[in-house]
Amino acid sequence: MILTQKIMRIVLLGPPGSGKGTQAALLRDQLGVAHISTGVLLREAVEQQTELGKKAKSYMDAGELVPDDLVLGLIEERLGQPDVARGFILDGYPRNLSQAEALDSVLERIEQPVDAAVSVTVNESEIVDRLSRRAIEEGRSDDTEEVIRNRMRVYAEQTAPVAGHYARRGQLREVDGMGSVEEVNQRLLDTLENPDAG
Ligand code: B4P
Repeated sequence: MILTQKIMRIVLLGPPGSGKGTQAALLRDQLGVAHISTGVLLREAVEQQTELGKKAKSYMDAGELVPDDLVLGLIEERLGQPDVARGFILDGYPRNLSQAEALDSVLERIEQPVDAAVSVTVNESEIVDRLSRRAIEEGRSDDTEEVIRNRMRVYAEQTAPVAGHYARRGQLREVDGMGSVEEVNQRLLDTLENPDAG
């Protein structure tokens, strides 16, 4: 299959609840690349009560972005690990323009530039439904209705402009995130395999 023969370095963009984390885990297995989620890395740090985790927790519980310098340290360390040479999917990073610029510098230094950024789009009522469902199933502390609304506001103000960063280089693809997990996954695979078709 073409996809597994090519090194894939992908940035997955999308609002909270768009299915980024879900799809990134599938693509990791399908493409054989590393799945790097800053949300997962931060939640691990909180659970392990590291210094970084203690600092990050209050931001995460409020649905705010964790300060850039803290997240950059995490991502630099992760991108320094050997499995990254096979390619990677970045899930939840970059989340603002300054993170996008910091990422460019790190990737230039390690000579692993991004191949494509894929933005997964979902409407607002579906986001609230999905995250409210997850609140019941998983009990994540940032899945309350008030915090979900704030995460969506933060996304619109700070993260949505990141798509433009990749669009300006002709690297942005859009994928409809509505429908079943399998349907969205197939759209993503189609887009990655044939980027000019979408
Ligand atoms: P994240 O962990 O990235 O949380 P998220 O945006 O809600 O996305 P997630 O990947 O978990 O959910 P998904 O859409 O896959 O970040 C959490 C917090 O960490 C942020 O608010 C911030 O504080 C901090 N943070 C993370 N990265 C940061 C950074 N770079 N800088 C600063 N701060 C940072 O899925 C949502 C739900 O939908 C799941 O329950 C899933 O099962 C369901 N779902 C998925 N696809 C579906 C489908 N097709 N149909 C129905 N349900 C579906």
